[in-house]
Amino acid sequence: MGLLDSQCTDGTGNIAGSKTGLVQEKAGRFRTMLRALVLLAVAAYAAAQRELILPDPRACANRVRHAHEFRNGHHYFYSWRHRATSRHERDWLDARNICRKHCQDLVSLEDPQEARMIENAVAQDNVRYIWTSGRKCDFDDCDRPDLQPKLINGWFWSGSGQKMPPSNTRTAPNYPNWSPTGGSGRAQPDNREHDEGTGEESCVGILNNFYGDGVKWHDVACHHQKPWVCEDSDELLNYARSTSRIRIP
Ligand SMILES: [Ca+2]
Repeated sequence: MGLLDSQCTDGTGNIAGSKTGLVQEKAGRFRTMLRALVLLAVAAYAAAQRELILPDPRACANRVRHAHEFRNGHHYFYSWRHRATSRHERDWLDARNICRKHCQDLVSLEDPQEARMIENAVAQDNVRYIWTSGRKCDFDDCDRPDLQPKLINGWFWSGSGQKMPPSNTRTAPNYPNWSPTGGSGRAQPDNREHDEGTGEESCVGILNNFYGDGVKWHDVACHHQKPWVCEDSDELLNYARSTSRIRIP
């Protein structure tokens, strides 16, 4: 981007100083071409950075698995407990892709027992916050009536595709475990950043007593950086096993 920008500026300045129509016409074409190139570069950069990736079979085979956290046939990965990632924080999509490379996805908390397991780990290890795969359906194809209003009925676990219970109900004690408060004192999810004009709170983080509220779920803008928890993805494991000769446990 920086290189294209500087070429564009230099080239435009030089050619615009010429007197002939032909040169000016060429300059116009040159600028148009450069603009197209810059747009392409921006689009390619965005696509490269912001799309979900497919798993890497070798990374899947070598993924870190903690035996004592094996549950329902799934292994889990806690970024802060692994030396190489212990100090790393990532935005929601980058965290998802790190998990996906290893045939996992961000953790999905489909039942109270699994939610307690992850929340207890956050509390025991004194981690400030983490990402889950929780996501608000607020993109294309999210206009279905059963997903409205989105703040209540639009939540799902992107790691497994399972819909969450309505955010204003409790199907079990502390499940779903949305916080009763947040930065503006309102029960979660509240989409606070949207109201403040700084973005959509489309992703679900677990925050550790951030607002004196205990270990609770909060809707958060997806660009924030946090440690993360991965969970085995049956879909990605099946895909990697079926497309590679590498033995993936
Ligand atoms: Ca919020």
